[in-house]
Amino acid sequence: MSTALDAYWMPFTANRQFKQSPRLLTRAEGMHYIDDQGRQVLDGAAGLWCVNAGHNRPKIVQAIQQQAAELDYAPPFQMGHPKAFELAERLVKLLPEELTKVFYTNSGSEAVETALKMAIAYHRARGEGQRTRLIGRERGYHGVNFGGISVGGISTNRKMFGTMLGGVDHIRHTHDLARNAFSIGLPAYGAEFADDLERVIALHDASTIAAVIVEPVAGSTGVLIPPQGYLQRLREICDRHGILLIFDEVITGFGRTGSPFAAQTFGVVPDLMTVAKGLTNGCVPMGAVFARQSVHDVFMNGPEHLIEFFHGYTYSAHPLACAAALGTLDTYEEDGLLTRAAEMEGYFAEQLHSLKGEPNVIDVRNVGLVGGVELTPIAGEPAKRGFAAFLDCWNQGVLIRTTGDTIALSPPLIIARDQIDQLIGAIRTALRRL
Ligand code: PXG
Ligand code: PLP
Repeated sequence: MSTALDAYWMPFTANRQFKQSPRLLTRAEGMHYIDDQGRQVLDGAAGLWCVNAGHNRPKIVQAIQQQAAELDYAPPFQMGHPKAFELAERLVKLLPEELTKVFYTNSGSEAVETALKMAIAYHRARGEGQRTRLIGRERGYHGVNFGGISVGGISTNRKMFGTMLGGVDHIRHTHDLARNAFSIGLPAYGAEFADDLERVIALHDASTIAAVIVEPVAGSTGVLIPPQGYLQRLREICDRHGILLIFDEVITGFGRTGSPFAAQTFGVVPDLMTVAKGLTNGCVPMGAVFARQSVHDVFMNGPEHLIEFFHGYTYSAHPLACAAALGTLDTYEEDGLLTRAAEMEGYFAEQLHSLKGEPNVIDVRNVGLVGGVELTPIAGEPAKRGFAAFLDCWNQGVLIRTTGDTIALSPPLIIARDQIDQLIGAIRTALRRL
C-alpha cells in the first residue's frame, strides 16, 4: 500500500490512530466489504446506516451509469428534469398519506437545515413571525451544520463551536437504564418524558416556538428506542400548542424499523420529515424533506412569478442522485426490503439479547434491524472500551459501529440468519477478551 495518507483530514476519525494502522475498504458486494488486504468483512453497519439494500446492487449501479451518460447535471432553480418529479411521486406513495411534498437536499445535515428554515418561514407566512424558537432534545443528532448542532444534543458535537443558533432549547432525553435496561423492543416506561415539552413551553410560551425536532429512534447517540406512547404524547402536545413536529428519519427512514418510515412503525405522523442515507442506498449523496400539504400550501401565495421559498442547493435533485434513488426504490420493492426488518426483528432481537450477561454489558436495545449494546465505560476513559470492541470485531472480519461505549448495529436489510449469528458471535468473542 504505497498511497500516502497524510493529506486527507478525515471526518469524525481518530486521524493519528488511523494513519498508524489504516483500515481501507476497496470493494463491496451484498453483505460484505473487501479490504485492501483482500479480507472479506461482514457489514454490520450498512456502511454508516445507509446501505439498506446491501452493496453494489445491479439496478442501482446501472441507473447511475446510464444517467451519467445521459444527463450529467441540470440546474434545479427555475428548471427541472423528469426523474426529479418521478422520484417525488414515487416517494409520496411510500409515505404516510398526510406527507405529500418533497424538497431535495444532498445530505441529512442539509435536510435538517431545510426543515428548520421551512418551519420558521411557515409560521411567518401564516402571520406568526414571532414563532422562531426551535426545540431539540438532549442526545439528539441532527447532522453537523449550525442549525443541526444547535438543536442537537450531543455535547462533543457542540462544545467547540461557540454559541451556535440563538433561541434554541432542549427537552430531556429518554434514556432510563434504571427502569428500562434490557427491554425487548419499545421500553415500557417513559411516555411521561414527553411532558418535559410542557415545561419548555411554559418557560418560553408556545407563541414563540416554531418546531420540535426529534429522531423517532435516536441513532448516533447510541440507539435510544422511544418508550411506548412517548411519540404519541409529543404529537398531542405539539398539536395543542400549534407547534410543528419534525421527525428526523435520516437513519430510521427506508425500512430500518420494519416499515418504510418510523412514522408508520410507531403510528405518529410528523408535519415535516427529514431523510437521507437509505434514500439512495448510500450510493450518491442525497437527502430530502417531506412536508404536509398544509405546510407547503402556506407558501403558495403572492404573485405567481415570484419564488415562494428562498432556499435550495446547487445539487438539489441532482440527476445522478435521482437515478440512484429510483434504482434504490426498485430494489427495495423487488426484494420487499422496506418491511423485511419486521420479519427479521424477532430473530435479530433474540440473538442480540443473548449478549446479556457477557462481560461489561449493561443494556441491550432493539427495534427492527437496529441494535444497541451498551458497555460499562472504563473508569476515567470513556469510549475506550467501545473503540476496543470495534477494533477487535474489525480484526475478526466484522464491521460494527461504536459510539462512545455503545455498539450500534444496523446491518443491511438483506442480512441472513447465519450472518446475524456471525455478527453477534464476533461481538461476544470481542467482549470476552477485552
Ligand atoms: N440526522 C440524523 C438523525 C442522522 O443520523 C444526520 C441527520 C446527518 O446526515 P448527514 O448525511 O449530513 O451525515 C444523521 C447522520 C453514527 C453516525 O455513527 C450517524 C450519522 C452520521 C455520522 C455518523 O451514528 N447520521
Ligand atoms: N458558496 C458560494 C460562493 C456559492 O456560490 C455557492 C452556490 O452558488 C455556495 C457556497 C453554496 O453551494 P451549494 O449550493 O452547493 O450548497
